[in-house]
Order: sequence, then structure tokens, then C-alpha cells
Amino acid sequence: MFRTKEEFKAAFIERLETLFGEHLDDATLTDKYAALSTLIREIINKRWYKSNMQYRVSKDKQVYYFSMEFLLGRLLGSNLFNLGLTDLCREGLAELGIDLAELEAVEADAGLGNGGLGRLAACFLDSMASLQLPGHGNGIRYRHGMFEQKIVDGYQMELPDNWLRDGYVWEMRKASRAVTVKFGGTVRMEERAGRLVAIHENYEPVLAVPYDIPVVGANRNTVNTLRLWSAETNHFDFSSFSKGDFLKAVEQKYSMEATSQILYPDDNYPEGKVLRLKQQYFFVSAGLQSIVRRYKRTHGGTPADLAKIHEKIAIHINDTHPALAVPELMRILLDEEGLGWAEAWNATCKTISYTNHTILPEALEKWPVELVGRLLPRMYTLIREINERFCAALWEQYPGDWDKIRDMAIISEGYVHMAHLAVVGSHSVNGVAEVHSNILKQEVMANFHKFYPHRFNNKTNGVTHRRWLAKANPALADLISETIGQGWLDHPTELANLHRYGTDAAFQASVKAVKQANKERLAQYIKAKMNITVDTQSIFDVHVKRIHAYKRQTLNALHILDLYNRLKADPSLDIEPRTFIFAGKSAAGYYLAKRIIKFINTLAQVINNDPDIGGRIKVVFMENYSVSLAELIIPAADVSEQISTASREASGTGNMKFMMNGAVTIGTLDGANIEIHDEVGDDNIVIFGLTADEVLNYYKYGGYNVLDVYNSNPRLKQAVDQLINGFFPVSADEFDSIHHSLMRTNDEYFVLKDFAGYAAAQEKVGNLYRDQSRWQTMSINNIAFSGRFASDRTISEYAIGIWQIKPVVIREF
Ligand code: 26W
Repeated sequence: MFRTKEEFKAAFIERLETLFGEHLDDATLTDKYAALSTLIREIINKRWYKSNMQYRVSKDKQVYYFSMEFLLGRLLGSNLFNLGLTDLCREGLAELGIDLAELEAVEADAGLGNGGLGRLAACFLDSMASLQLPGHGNGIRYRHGMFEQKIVDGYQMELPDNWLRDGYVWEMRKASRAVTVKFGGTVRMEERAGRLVAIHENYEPVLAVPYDIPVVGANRNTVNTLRLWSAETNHFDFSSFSKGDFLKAVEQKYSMEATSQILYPDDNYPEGKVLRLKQQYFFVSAGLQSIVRRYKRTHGGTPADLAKIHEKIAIHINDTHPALAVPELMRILLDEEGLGWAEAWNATCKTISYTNHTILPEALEKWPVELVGRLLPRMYTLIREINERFCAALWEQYPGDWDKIRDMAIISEGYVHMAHLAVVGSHSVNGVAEVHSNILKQEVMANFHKFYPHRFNNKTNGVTHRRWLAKANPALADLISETIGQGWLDHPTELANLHRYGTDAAFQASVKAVKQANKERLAQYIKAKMNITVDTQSIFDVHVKRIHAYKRQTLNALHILDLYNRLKADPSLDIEPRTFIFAGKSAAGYYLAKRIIKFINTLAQVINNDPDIGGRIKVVFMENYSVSLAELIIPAADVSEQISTASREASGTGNMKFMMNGAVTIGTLDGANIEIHDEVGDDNIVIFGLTADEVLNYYKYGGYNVLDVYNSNPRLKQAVDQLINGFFPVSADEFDSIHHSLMRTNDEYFVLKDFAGYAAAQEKVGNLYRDQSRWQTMSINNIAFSGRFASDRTISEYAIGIWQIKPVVIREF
């Protein structure tokens, strides 16, 4: 361990010598990254060991966050920050002629997630450790994370991600803790000693090997664990091999190991593939087996001990992807630990809690009964039993009401409904923003809410202000600390003290200067990567997130097209110059989303190269959106686009990151935008469009006709027509699918309906920006009121309200 800059420099140089036999002058960037990160990992390892010891001795209740995705991004910078070592290392390295930022950039993003759900899990891990809560992650170590997106001729191409190519310094393989997960085969019930026991035979065993990643808490000694499972096998078919059938021998090995090879790149749209179901059971079963094993070591292994497992263990399932935790915990308690059904069921429900992250009907997971029965025969018999008992309870409550029972059953119409399984088998169900939780209670899960009124609650999302403000925007963080002190780092609601500087001219100038520098940095990146020159005096208007119809990138693009048309028709139109920045990935098989990407890129090509426009507006689609790219883009944004169809975006978390960095939101009253609006007030946000109630009423009762809007708004009509009338230099049918989704399916996401409101809101944004003092006040107020959206607040609410866990102080050493 080093305590001073000099000690650090000496340790760093020595590390280069011992790792690579190299002198500083000859070391590559990669070598220097390895030297620094291994030094830091040693510091972490000591604390990690202490934390684990303390958890074992103190026997405090632990929470395990089960998630199919953890979108971590890079860890060197955040680990340094949380250890309080950033300045010391930066300065020490600088004295050796090394730029810390360059070393950080060597690390591959751990892109083990699609978007909001995966990044939320990563923010939660950071908050749990920073609040000294004993909370750990459980997930999958995908060999290939989220694909790398290339834009070729305006189209998205997917390249495999290879984040493990150079090894991964933050993980520790724990071969001795491997467990076996069983797939396929048959199950028969046999009576043994007066008990019916399930015997699982002829299954395919897959070895689950854990790789542990330390999760470092800020400014404290807590280091928690993210355990990611990798499918491996010791099995090698030597009989085929020795008969000369090499391929068969290798094929079998690969098919077993395939389970953890790839992250499914689907967001809000499930692919009903057997491999995905296999992944779900794989990490759930492995995680539960290791948790129960540990529980027995610490708290005793008799059936009576296990019947109280919920007193020491909480398991949270991130959406329904880990919902097999319900039958799997039942299996372990019944088949392996010998509990009776009633005790096992009581313990299971009290252990498990569930968060719903989406109400898009097509995103609700259901698996064909036949598939579950074949791949997971024991799970299937248990799910059937759970379903039968649940339906019997429904019958008690609603005798004869078959419609209701069918509607609520876990198994119906040939499918296992995972959300129903999750609700029935847990003690808490939460949504991720007020409006979303209310829609769950009143609409999507109304019957369940009536049956289990106390189970439902809300936990509005948050993001870690350490990564998204302190680390991503160090200049702003320094300015804040100089102005209101450093308390906000531990207590983000103290950011509210900035409110009184909202109209302070000197502070406004400083905030503006920071934003300007961030814009210059982003502009340089855009120039270097895409060879596009953007005007750093223009408004940076940013729309970055997954590409999805409900997120309405199309609305933004149609408005840009309309603005372009107006500038062409009237070159003297007095508008504030703007740079429209987009980024985001489409699911590989989502045809419409891929065309939306092409549409935006085509717009960029037309507008950016039109001399009549003279650079007053520009469009940039940045490729390969990722956590690291977000850290570059968000601090540079003036305007944050949060324009989903009301009721469809469960919460959004990008909205919070932008706000923290002083961007002003243009948005609908959807998800957490509503709560952002509540915090900052009408004057500091620009709201437009239908409300969630209005949208839901249209869905229920009809009454919207897209043609009425189309025919009554000539500007809008022109833009929509341009999609298919040969205006763009692309093949005639290129944007048919977009046009079709608007005009032929009655505009399911109300793009045309909200267009006029959006255009007016955009005009308002432009006018507000002209009054720079006013704009800076808005920007400062957004930062000031962002404290509520720190994930520390969210996690405290989960800890108290759902998990019932308390902080554990790890002793100083
Ligand atoms: C099975 C296919 C699939 C894959 C991912 C279905 C659903 C998902 C996720 C639940 C989608 C998702 O990421 N939802 C987002 O969760 C965020 C964190 O709570 C919210 O902020 C976003 O509004 C929500 O879209």
C-alpha cells in the first residue's frame, strides 16, 4: 500500500519491472494500465477480505441482487474515485509523464447489459457498497457482451464484443466454488421414509464457475461482491475422440459452454429462445446453490434453520428474467433440505422480492409450457404445483370467476407467465417511478393488486452521482464543492444548496465555462471519429438511448426535418443554431428501429452537406453508444431529449444523468420525468404532449385518428410525405416501414399527435437559450434538484422498505 505520491510512483515503477521486466520508458499504454490496475486491485483485495470476514462473523442479513445484466462500463476510474485515490494517482502519474485518462481508456467496457435495466443494476451495486450495506450481485459472465455497433452507409452493423480479449483484471476465478446446474432429463417421484421425493435423472450437467468482481464502496472500507457465473465443463467425450471423431468431442464441449457465451441484445422484446431460458436457470440455480451453501455454514443446516432463511437472506429479482428463483429456492428447500411445502413456501416468499421494469405488453416474458417441461423438468413440476395452489386460493376468493382466474394464473394458454410467477412467489413488487407503479396497480396488475394489496410499492430509480457527476464531470464537481462544500458527495440532496446561486452571475459564468469545455471535448471527439465539425456555440441537443418506437427518435427526426424544410423555405428564419446528437443501438432483429437509424443518418447527410443551411443545424449519429461514451456525451449536453409516449417509459435513468449535469429536459410527462418536473418546477423544464391517462384512454377506448392530425397540419404532412416521396437520396422504399408505422397502424405511439406540441416546445427551448442568464439559472436549478435522483436514496428505500437490511461497518485497519 502506498500513502504518498512518492510511494505510489515507486510502487508503480516497480510493478512495471516485476510484471513485464520493463523500464518505464519502454512500457506500452496497456502495460501501464496493467501496472496501475493490479496495484489498485491489491488494495481492494485486502478490504474485500476484511469485508467478507466481517460479514461472516457479524452474521448480518445480506441481500443478493439477481440480474441477467450488469452494465458496469469501466472500473479503474470509479474504483480510484471510491478509494479516494484519484488525485494522488493522477498527479503521481503526471510526474512520470503519464496521463491517467489515457490509461483509463485502455480498459474495455464491461458491456454486460442492454440499457436501462443493466445500468441500474450497476448503479445499485455502487450505492449498496457506498452505504455500507451488505449487498451483492449475482449474474452471468457473458463471453461476449453487448455487440459493438458500426454505422456503415447509415446502417447499423453488429460486430461481436470481445471484452475479455486482454484478460480482465477486476475478476477473480473461484474454481473451488463451482456448482453443477442440471438441464433436461426426467423427474420421477419416489416415496422414501414416508416422504415423496423428486429424483432427477439423465440430465445434462453444466458446471457453473464463479468469477467474483469486487464492488468498492466510496470512502469506506466496504467491498462487496458481484458474482458472475461462467458455464464450463470438465466433460470431454474421449470415446468419440479416440474413435477419431474429434469434431463430435469438441462440439459437445462447446454446446455445454454455450450457455454463458452471449448476451441477448434484446431490450423490451423477448426472444423466446431455449438458450435464453437456459441462461436464466443457469445463473439463478448457481446463485441460489452458493447462497444456501454459505447460509448453512454460517447459520446452521437443519430444516428448522433453513425455514428461517428469510431472516438472514434477501433475494431481489431484477425484472422477471430471474423469476425461476421462486421454484428453484423451493426445489432446494424441498428436495435437498427436506422442508415441507408450507415451510418452504413461507420462506421462499419472504426471501424474494421483485421489480418490474416495463409494461410494454410485448416485453412481458412468457415461456411455452413444452419448453419449460423439456429443459427444466423439475422446475416445471414445481411451477405447476405453485400454480394449482394459487388458483385454488383464487377460487376461494372469487368462486366461479373463471375469467379472473384464467387472467391471473401462472400457467395459461400453453405458457408460463413469468410476471405472475414473480408476483405470487415474492413479498414485494415494485415499479420504478410513481406513474409506472400506479399503472401497475391500476391497470397492468390490477387483479393482483386487489388480491395482494400490501405487496405493491414504488421505488423511483436513481443513478450513482459518483460516476455520473463526480467522475464524468470533474470540473463541475470541483466547482460545486468550491461553492457549497463537499457534503454533497456523501449526501447528494445537499446539492439543493446550489439553488441560491441560480441567479449569481459569477457562478452562472463558471457553470457555463465548464459546459463549454465539455462541449469542446465532445466536438473534438466527433471531429476525430467522424470528421464532422460541429459549432460549439450551438445548442447541443442530445437524444441518446436504445432505439425503440416508444422512445420516439422518429418524433425528434421529423421535427428536424420540419426545421430543415422551414429553413429552406425561408433562409432568413431566425433560429438558434443547434447540433442534434443521437446515439443508441437497435436490437439486431428489430427492423423498424434499424430503419430509424438509417433515417437519422440520411437526415444528417442531407442537412450537414446543404450549403443553404450553412451549418446552422447539424445532425450527428454517434456510433456504439456505451457507458463510456455516455460519460463523454452527457456532461456536454444543453438539452436532454426524454420524449417517450407517455405511460410507456417505466422510469428512464438517462433523464436523471442529464439533469445532474445541468442539461434542461424537453420531455413528456412520463416515467421519472414527472418527478423531475415536480422537483424543478415548470420554469426549469419544458413539458409537452399527451399525459399517461390520455394515452391509456386512447388505447382502451379508441378515439384517435392519425389522418385527422396528418390532414390538418401541412408542415407535418410535408415531413411525413418526404419519407416516401423520393425526397431522400435512398431507394424509394427505404423508409416505408417508418411511414407504415405512422400512417397504416394508426400511429401507435402518437408521434403525429404530439408533433405540434413538440415543435412548439422546441421553439420555446430555442428562445429560452437566447436569454443566457435565464438558461444558466435553469441549468443550475436542474443540478441543484437532482439529489433526489441519486441511487443512494433509492437503495436506502429498498434497504429499509423491502430488504430490511442495515449497514455493516467494516472495521478500520
Ligand atoms: C426479455 C426481453 C426484455 C429485455 C429487457 C424485456 C425487458 C427488458 C428490460 C426490462 C427493459 C429495460 O431495460 N427497461 C428499462 O428499465 C429501466 C430501469 O428501471 C427504466 O428506467 C426504463 O424506463 C425501462 O425501459
